[in-house]
Amino acid sequence: MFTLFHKAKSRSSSIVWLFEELGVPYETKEVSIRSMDGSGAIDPANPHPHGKVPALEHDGHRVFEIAAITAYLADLFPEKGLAPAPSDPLRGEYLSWLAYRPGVLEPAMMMRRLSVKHVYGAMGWAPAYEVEAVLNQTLSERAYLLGENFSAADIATGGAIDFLMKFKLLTATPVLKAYTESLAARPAYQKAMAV
Ligand SMILES: N[C@@H](CCC(=O)N[C@@H](CS)C(=O)NCC(=O)O)C(=O)O
Repeated sequence: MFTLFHKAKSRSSSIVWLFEELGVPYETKEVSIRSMDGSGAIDPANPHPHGKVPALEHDGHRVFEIAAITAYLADLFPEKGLAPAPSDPLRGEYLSWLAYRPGVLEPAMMMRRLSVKHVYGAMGWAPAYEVEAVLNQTLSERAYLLGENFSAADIATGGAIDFLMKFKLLTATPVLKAYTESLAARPAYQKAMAV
């Protein structure tokens, strides 16, 4: 059984969306988290080492971090076609876009919001304007991050593009708007946003 530790309208919504795309049974446990305004507290029931969401429990084992949970679940159900198999030539690009969300996209956008100067060579990610250029270039050439087929990378990194644009951390260009609109039109996305 899968138990997702969740908070409505947070990063854990990406994993609800993934479960809905996979169409497999899961349960959600709503937990409290610390908020930006200082309210809220870590829920002792949450197995995440920092009390964050999402966290997943599967048969007594925990998985945390969106990229890891996404890779884990998509690989468990290869028949659903959301992750290229290890032997597939697209596997490398798929894993790269999964890692891009926490490793490049989110830090770059948060640093810009916090007015932290980017120092080439010192940061493990590119500056926000460069990340925006890469995303716009990539998604002007293809419908999804991997090409013409939707994959779990569009849930992890595409989902982040969607929420970063909503919070005005990422510039809403026509290319990124068209991409996130195509994600939002998916029934699984709509179901997830209501949970
Ligand atoms: N790097 C984590 C980020 C998770 C995260 O920061 N989630 C937020 C909710 S959107 C949270 O739990 N915040 C509470 C806190 O920072 O303590 C991931 O990708 O899973």
